[in-house]
Amino acid sequence: MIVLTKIDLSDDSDSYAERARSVQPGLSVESVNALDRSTFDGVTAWIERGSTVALVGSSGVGKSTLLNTLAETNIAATGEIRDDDKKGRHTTSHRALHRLPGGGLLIDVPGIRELKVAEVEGALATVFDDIEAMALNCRFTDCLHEAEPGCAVLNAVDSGDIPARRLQNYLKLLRENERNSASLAEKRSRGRAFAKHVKQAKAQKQDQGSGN
Ligand SMILES: Nc1nc2c(ncn2[C@@H]2O[C@H](COP(=O)(O)OP(=O)(O)OP(=O)(O)O)[C@@H](O)[C@H]2O)c(=O)[nH]1
Ligand SMILES: [Mg+2]
Ligand SMILES: [Zn+2]
Repeated sequence: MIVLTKIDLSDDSDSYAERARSVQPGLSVESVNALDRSTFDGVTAWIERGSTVALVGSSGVGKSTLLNTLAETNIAATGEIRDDDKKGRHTTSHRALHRLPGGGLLIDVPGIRELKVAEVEGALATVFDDIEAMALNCRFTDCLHEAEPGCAVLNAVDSGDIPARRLQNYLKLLRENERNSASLAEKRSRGRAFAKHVKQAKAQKQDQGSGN
């Protein structure tokens, strides 16, 4: 779900909510003033007894403020955003799990500095199920939906069934996933090679130590 904070600072929060909803059909979007619990009805429904929820977002958006208001006490430090560029100051520096009076658990997370997706084929297939279903009708099974003839996905964009921006996002995440998964695999294999190297060096040292 998407939580839009700081509605008290905007005259036009409905248009932001509308834009957020357009990202994905069926997506839940709640708008709050993180300092005012009376605006939390939609949010609290998500954080019931027995559920665990994590807050993710840029620094300064109000994650810790939301937590404090839900917890009815100042468990987490919050920080004013910077005057010059209106960015947060990375006030929260580590992840922490908090128990709420209502019984739910809330994880407050440091503001995102960069976002990388890796090994998320399953998630992409769920979120972009409309595109992946359409892709089954492409003429080529390895269609990249870029400029191929007989591409059912591009046809669906042309006819307005799939928003062009949605296809752009899908292709962007797909490429990012390929890149990040490849670099993750490389990092792991480098890690394994290093571990093997250390093990061999240790064994050698032991052999020397025992006079062999
Ligand atoms: N007016 C208003 N101010 C808010 C709201 N939410 C947060 N703030 C203010 O925004 C500033 C940043 O809030 P934080 O809760 O520290 O933000 P954060 O997302 O936890 O930031 P990091 O810990 O740096 O990732 C604080 O000064 C809050 O008081 C809101 O809904 N309305
Ligand atoms: Mg914080
Ligand atoms: Zn295609």
